[in-house]
Amino acid sequence: MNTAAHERIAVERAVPVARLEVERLRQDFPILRQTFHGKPLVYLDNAATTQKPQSVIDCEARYYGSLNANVHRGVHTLSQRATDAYEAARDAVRGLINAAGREEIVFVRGTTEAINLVAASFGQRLRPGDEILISAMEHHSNIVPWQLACQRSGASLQVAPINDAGELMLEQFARLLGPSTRMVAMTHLSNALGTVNPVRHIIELAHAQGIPVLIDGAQAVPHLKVDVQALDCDFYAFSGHKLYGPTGVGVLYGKAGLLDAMPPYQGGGDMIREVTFGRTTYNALPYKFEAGTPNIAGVIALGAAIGYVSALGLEAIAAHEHALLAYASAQAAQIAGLRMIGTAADKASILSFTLDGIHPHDVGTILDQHGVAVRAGHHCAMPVMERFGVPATVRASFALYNLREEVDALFAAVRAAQEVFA
Ligand code: C6P
Repeated sequence: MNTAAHERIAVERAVPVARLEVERLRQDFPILRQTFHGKPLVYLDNAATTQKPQSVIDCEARYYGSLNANVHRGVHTLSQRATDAYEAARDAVRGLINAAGREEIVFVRGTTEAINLVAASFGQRLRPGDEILISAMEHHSNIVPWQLACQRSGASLQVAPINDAGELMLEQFARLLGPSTRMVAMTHLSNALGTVNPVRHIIELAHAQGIPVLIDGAQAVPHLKVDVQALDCDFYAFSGHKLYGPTGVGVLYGKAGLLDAMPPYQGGGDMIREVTFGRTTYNALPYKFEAGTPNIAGVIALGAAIGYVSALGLEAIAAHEHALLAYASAQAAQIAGLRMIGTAADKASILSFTLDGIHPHDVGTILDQHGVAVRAGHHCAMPVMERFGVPATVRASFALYNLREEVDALFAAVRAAQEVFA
């Protein structure tokens, strides 16, 4: 590293991270004012979906109240305004993840669709004997689309193992990379374990052999500062609804050269340049991959969500959540019979655990009686459950609006659940 880079990093480290004024920020989230079973809502199911600030709710309502028109299609003023707002959201996404160009940002329904797009389109070049390399901690969304691509092509799925802490076993991963590997597809942050993968290193290893890498960023984008150019990933997928935005909208980032060389995923309006019955030519990027009327309101409201988190700063959000996770982990360690699933050295925002003798679904139900909303289940990561020999876990996941008092409420409810089953 050169001296300038060292100095830049030293300066960045010296800049204090602003503290979130969480009590004040909670006022931005109307849903948090509710009570359930006579108790204030303690919402700790943020990995499933986050709650929305008033600015995002208002943005979507404002769109339908004053801006609603189809995009890229009309010469009338309303359509042009809708198009401008839609394209401004693309610029906001580009800025959020520091993509080199706006044509590299494709709007989709969510992470699931983004990965399916790549598996279906890039997957057309797969041949028998080719390999796709994933990890043992993937969400079903980063397994099943590749299985489908393998079934269609005769390629095979290779799986890099994880250790007892829930960390990727890097040596085994490196050994699985080879001349037959056509794609590495890996989560940035595991939704079932909280593990943060060393994706920069993983990408370097893959690129050394000329292999492209797709990163599933569904859980990472709300909790970490992501820079796709610094990572040098080839594809990056995430969902709006985990980033305080609406459901039904997400993003596929892809390097322009790769996207350009890939065939369309779906056919329809807006993705074409010219259509005859004999032949169709396709629109430029990113529109080639945005067939049909998109979720216009959702995209624009995602832009508002990005504005919200950017104003707070992802570093500040990450620092707050990191402190909450440390506080929660320390409390969990005090509870007899609690087994933590996922103890990686690098973790973020997710605490997954089981309680001896109590099924996670029963724990979830009792927690709900105390107003505490968590997810209990396999978290759409059944191979992770199998790896740890559990049918399911209880998962508490944190967001920018969570408080230490809510962690206390979680563990008070956990103790109450243990008493019920004592
Ligand atoms: N995980 C959870 O409770 P969609 O559903 O397309 O927005 O995101 C899919 C997805 C892909 N990868 C990871 C790592 C994820 O965590 C998710 C969604 C939610 O953990 C719902 S299953």
